Amino acid sequence: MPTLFRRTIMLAGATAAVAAGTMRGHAAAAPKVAAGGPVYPFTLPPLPYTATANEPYIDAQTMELHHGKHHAAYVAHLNEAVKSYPRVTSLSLAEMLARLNELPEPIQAAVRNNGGGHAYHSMFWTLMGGKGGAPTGPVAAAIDRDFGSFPKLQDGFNKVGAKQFGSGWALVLVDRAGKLSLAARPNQDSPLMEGKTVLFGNDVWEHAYYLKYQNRRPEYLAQWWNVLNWQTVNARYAAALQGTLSI
Ligand code: MN3
Repeated sequence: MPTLFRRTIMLAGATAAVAAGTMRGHAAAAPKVAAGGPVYPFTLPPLPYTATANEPYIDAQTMELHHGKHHAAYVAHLNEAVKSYPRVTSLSLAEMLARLNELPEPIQAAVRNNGGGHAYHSMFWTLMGGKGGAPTGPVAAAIDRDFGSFPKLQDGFNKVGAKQFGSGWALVLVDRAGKLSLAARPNQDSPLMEGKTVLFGNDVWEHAYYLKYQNRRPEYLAQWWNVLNWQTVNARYAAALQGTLSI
C-alpha cells in the first residue's frame, strides 16, 4: 500500500478515536518518552547567559531575535493551539510530540511545528554558552566509539547540516544503550515523534545565522562548535542512559 494511503487511514483512525472521547485507542503504539520537561501553560525559558555570551561566533542580535521573537512565537502559538483541549494540555510537551497522531486533527500541524520548535529551542540554548574544544567526560569515549573520532563527528554533522534542504536541524541522536548516530530533520520535526532522543543538535534555519553568515551555512556550522557546552552534552548523555531525558 502506498505510504500516503497508509498515513491517511492511520490519521483517520486516530481522529475517530479522539472524537469518541479517548486517546487510549492508540496508546500502545505511542513511543515512550521520559517523564518531566515542559508542561502547559508553556513559557519561554530565559537564556542561561547574556545575549553576547556566544560572540563572536553567534552575534547578540541573532540571539535576541532567535530567543525573544522566534522561540517566543513557538511558545505562544503552541499555547494557543492546545488551550481548548484539556486532554491535550494534560500531556507533557514530550508526550504531545510522541502521540502527535492521536491528537485532534485540527491541532496536529500546530503542535508538530510549534511544539517541536519549543522542544528544540529549549534544548538549544542550554547547548551553547560553552567554550567548545574537544569533548570531555563520558561522551568523549562514546564519540570515539561511534564516529571514530571527534573530527569525524564534526565532519559528518556539518555535512548533514549543510545538506539539509531548507530549514531544519542537524542532530546527534542517542539511544537507550548510549549509541550515538547522526541525523537531520526538516522544519521543527522532532525525533520525539518517532520515539527517538536527541543528544544535541544545531539549528540550520536561516534565522539562526543569516545576520552574521548570510548564505554561508557551512561556515556557521563550523563556527558553532566553538560555543558548544560539553557539560550540558554530558548531562544530557547521562540522562539519556538513565531514561530521564525528556526533550
Ligand atoms: Mn530556530
